[in-house]
Amino acid sequence: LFTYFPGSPAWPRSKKSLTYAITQTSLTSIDRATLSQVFARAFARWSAATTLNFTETASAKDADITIGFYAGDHGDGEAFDGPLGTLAHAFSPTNGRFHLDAAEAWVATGDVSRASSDVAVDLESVAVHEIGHLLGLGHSAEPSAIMYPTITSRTRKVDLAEDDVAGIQNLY
Ligand code: TQI
Ligand code: CA
Ligand code: ZN
Ligand code: ZN
Repeated sequence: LFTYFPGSPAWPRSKKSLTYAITQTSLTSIDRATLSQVFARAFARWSAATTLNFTETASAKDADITIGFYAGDHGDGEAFDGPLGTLAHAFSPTNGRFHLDAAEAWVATGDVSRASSDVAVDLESVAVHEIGHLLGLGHSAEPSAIMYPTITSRTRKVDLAEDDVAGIQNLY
């Protein structure tokens, strides 16, 4: 079953349009256009299940959600740890920060099962999970759920399960 963060923080119910900016990409070799597409697809999974919609904006200061790639200690007390281990983290509403470990062998093309590296991680799968956190979902005990706290390398999991949909629809 789905869970929420303590106190069930959420974005204001009156705010149906959230903006996001991809702000820090100097540490990834994935090009900007590809990143835009991958994050747009990940946000679309959640907008399809809710009345929320998400738009990319170029300006970090106008964005509700900021997305960036960082390595090691990057100033928020949650240092990244090199390949695997922690892949990414996102804060609860309405913080909006979503950080990805620049040291991961990110695959943005969707064919992660055929990646040459055995530590390859599917970017869209992690993005869908972290967006769940950004919107207020905690971890789920349901293994099919996007919010279930296990992901293995070379695995793609991007479709919301009934449990994720129930969790987000109950919150918004
Ligand atoms: N990052 C953890 C995660 O997103 C960070 C974290 C731990 C966390 N506990 C939390 C974030 C509680 C919010 C609330 O779960 S991770 C997975 C999963 C990670 C883990 O890099 O370990 C995914 C990133 F769920 F599969 F384990 C993406 Cl999909
Ligand atoms: Ca890591
Ligand atoms: Zn961080
Ligand atoms: Zn998580």
